[in-house]
Amino acid sequence: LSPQAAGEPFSFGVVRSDTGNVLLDTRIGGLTVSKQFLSLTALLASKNIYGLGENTHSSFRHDLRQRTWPIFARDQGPAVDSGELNLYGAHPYFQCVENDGNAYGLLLLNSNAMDCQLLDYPAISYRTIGGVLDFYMMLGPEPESVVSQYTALIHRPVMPPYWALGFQLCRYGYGSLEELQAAVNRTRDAEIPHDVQYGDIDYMDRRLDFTYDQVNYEGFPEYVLEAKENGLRFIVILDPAINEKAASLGPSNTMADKTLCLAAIEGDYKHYDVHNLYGWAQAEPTLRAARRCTGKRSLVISRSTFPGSGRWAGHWLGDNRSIWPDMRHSIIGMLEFNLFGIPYIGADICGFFGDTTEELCERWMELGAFYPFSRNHNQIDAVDQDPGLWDSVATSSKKALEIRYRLLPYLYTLFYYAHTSGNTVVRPLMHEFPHDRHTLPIDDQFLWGGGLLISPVLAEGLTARSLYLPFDAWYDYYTGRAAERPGERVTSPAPRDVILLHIRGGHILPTQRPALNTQRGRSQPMGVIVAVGLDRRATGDLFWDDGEGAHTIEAKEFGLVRFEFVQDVLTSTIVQNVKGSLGGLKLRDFEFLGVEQKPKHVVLDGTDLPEASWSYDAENRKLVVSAEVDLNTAFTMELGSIWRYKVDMD
Ligand SMILES: *[C@@H]1O[C@H](CO)[C@@H](O)[C@H](O)[C@H]1NC(C)=O
Ligand SMILES: CC(=O)N[C@H]1CO[C@H](CO)[C@@H](O)[C@@H]1O
Repeated sequence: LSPQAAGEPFSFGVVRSDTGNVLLDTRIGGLTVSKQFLSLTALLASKNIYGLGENTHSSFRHDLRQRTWPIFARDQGPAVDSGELNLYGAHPYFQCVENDGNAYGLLLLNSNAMDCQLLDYPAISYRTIGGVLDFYMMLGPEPESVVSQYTALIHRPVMPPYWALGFQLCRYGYGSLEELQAAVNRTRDAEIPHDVQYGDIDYMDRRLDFTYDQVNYEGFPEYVLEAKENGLRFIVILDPAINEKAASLGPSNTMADKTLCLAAIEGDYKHYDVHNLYGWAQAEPTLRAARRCTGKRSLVISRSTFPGSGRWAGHWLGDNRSIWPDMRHSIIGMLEFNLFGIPYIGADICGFFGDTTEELCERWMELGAFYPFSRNHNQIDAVDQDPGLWDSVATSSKKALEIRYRLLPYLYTLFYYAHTSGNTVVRPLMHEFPHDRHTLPIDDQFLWGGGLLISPVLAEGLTARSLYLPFDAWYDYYTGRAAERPGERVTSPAPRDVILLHIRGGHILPTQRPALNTQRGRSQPMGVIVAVGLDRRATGDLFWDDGEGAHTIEAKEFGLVRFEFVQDVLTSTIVQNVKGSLGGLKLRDFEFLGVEQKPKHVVLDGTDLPEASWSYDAENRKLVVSAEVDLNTAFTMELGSIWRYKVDMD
């Protein structure tokens, strides 16, 4: 690699053989390899660059105007207006979407502190202060395959327990068990779904791990057990921090800030080389310990992450502020962490630092209902912000979270595919429509998988927003009505209590009637939303297991059902039903979107259903059927002639 040894500038490149696109070209110069300074600059295939972290980016697609992004894990809150700061984790990884819609990813596997400079050529320039230049390239060519290949390399993401997909409530500084209970009660009294309550570090005795404050939190263990009976779970936050005194005990005093001195020796390593791996190294033993003491799948969320952390942990985006831009930027962070193989991701709903406002909290609860990790969290000196505090926020939160809970079987199935195939859960539009250039910069809308588009209102005072619907069939979630001008940007009304949602044609989403928590919800009747595609077809899957076993997927103790709709027939296929995983559940709610005309009959497994069990909404072309089918038996539902003209479907 040494340029001096070769006697001429050394360079290399990568060319995609079928298209001839140059993906990487280091002839631009700047290769340096020495013990504490390595640099490399490479031209890239296009200006569509996503990823690198952890930083707060003001756009998902990078702004290439000579931006330098530092990568060095640090307890630093995200704030886009403070410039290019290094935050909690280290992800020297990006994805580039070529001008023809193909995509590739590039990882520099190096744990030292570094800078990545993006240049308008387009090019990237790396400067790291140690390690080696160890690159891995993922060639896609679909953007979604790049993530799948990347997670095959760094490990597939962990499967979260079912309850971890429920709504979670936290604040630092309840101050007493009574105040914590008051927040839980407000949430319950407003009938807002709620699965997890937290104790933050003020539950502890003098902030010591594994203790609790026996004065202010007297009766805490008993309360946790009692709440559990009603299906509410608890997470206690641990802070395995290094106190300032220990941090200053290095061989010299190198400006150590909430960390060890970089010259400190840890076993065989210098802190200098392994600093960025601290959070990553804590995640596996923490999950192992949690599994050992609960005997269940359990959940770890870590603020500091590195490539591969997703194998054990989820992440939250850190200590943001209760302001509109921070809500807006949380979507970018969430999309980035899906590229990084950490799909269990969310930001602190209603904002961490500072006082929220009623409107901000209402809109943020609506958006947060669609974070994979949906948690309202608050700082010690800020006003209360649990959703039951204001009538408006309570009503909108209940509405949005009930939609989330209705769609949890779909979300859980997406996590199954993330865990087994490395797919994203929250997905940028450009992953589904890489050939539609309008989708490349979009970061104020996002998808759940390929089938649900979420378009939140992100600014104060607005009751409508502009959104882009790529060319395809899209149905309004609330009415079932097909969007009239797909392929165009449209403005839709979005009153304070509404988050805009569209279901994409071609998809079948499994559903379940919502309840106040997932423990109660998991036995509720299930259903499907069949969103008919432009080709009159739709497909979708349901993954189901006990929701909390540590190894159900590896042990194949789960059920998998495939739904398919072709022309006018819906069928289900039981792909797998081991140990009766699907037993006891009933499918009752069938919703068909994009049904051209009222069917003459609806036939379930050869039997005509009475007309009272179904209804057709001609204005919105929506058909709703109530019937009862055991989830663990295959069925056929035929809708007699819903099309005005026939097409040959072969
Ligand atoms: C919360 O509700 C429970 C049960 O209804 C009640 O016993 C308790 O006193 C309430 N606590 C507070 C602080 O409101
Ligand atoms: C503006 C800003 O810094 N927003 C941040 C707050 O929300 C998450 C962190 O919780 C970040 O991703 C955002 O960028």
